[in-house]
Formats: sequence, C-alpha cells, structure tokens
Amino acid sequence: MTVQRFLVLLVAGAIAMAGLLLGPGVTTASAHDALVAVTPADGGTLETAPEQVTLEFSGSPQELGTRVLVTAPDGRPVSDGPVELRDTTVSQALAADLPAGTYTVEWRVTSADGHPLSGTSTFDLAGGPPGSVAQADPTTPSAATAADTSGSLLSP
Ligand SMILES: [Cu+2]
Repeated sequence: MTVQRFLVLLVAGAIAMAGLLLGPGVTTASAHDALVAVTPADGGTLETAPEQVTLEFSGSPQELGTRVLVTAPDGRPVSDGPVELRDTTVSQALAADLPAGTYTVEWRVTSADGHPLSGTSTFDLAGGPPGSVAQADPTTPSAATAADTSGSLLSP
C-alpha cells in the first residue's frame, strides 16, 4: 500500500515536472479538469427552447460546489431543479415556456482535484410563436417625428 502510494506520487511528480517544462499553459490544462463543450453552444442561436444546459468536462467534477445558473433575457433565473452530475457531464434542467432572447449560463464546478472551475456562456433563443415575425421598425416613427420638429422650427 505504502509503496503503491509512493509510486503514484512519483508518477504525479514526473507529470507535473513535464508540465512545467512544456510551459504554463500545458501545466494548467493537465492540472485541472477543463470544460470540453457546452450545449447549447456558446453564442449559438436556437429555434426551439432547450430542455437543459449540458456541460462536458475532461474529468468528473465533484458534486460539492457544482452549480449552473441559467438566466433569462429579463434576468429571471430559469434553472429548474438541482444540477445533475453523470460521469464527466453536468446538466441543469430548464423551466418550460422560455421567452425569446439571450440567455446567460453561469457555471461553477469543483474539478476532480478539488480546484474550482467557473465560466460563463450565452445562447440566443430565436423567435416566438410562428407568424409573429417582423416587428415595426422603431427608428421610422422617431425619424418622422424629428423631421416634423425640424420642419416646424424652420417655418416662421
Ligand atoms: Cu487543479
């Protein structure tokens, strides 16, 4: 047992040394788990509302300290229920009836080595119900008003 543990530490030390030799970027990547993918993708646009947000990591995060906060365009939190951890995947269910607009995903997980990781991503939900396509251009009325105002100022 003791010898095994010593060997593990020796190997871990060798890996750490290799990381130092290869540069700080590589050291960070090998020391902590990292976010591999987020669904919906950061900056992506969806036609239909997602039922959940899923984060995929390079290792298995710990449950303690792991949370995913999803915020609607109006600032209202839409996370529904507790976060779920399954192997290297963290998923957060979302409320139904999500309005169109930009959503923010703020996540924080405890990586397998105990270090906290966090990040933010966004996604856009297009649309509204079919048929409610174009809204009136808000610049047209104000431009007309400005023209009217300048016209009345110029007239004697
Ligand atoms: Cu770490």
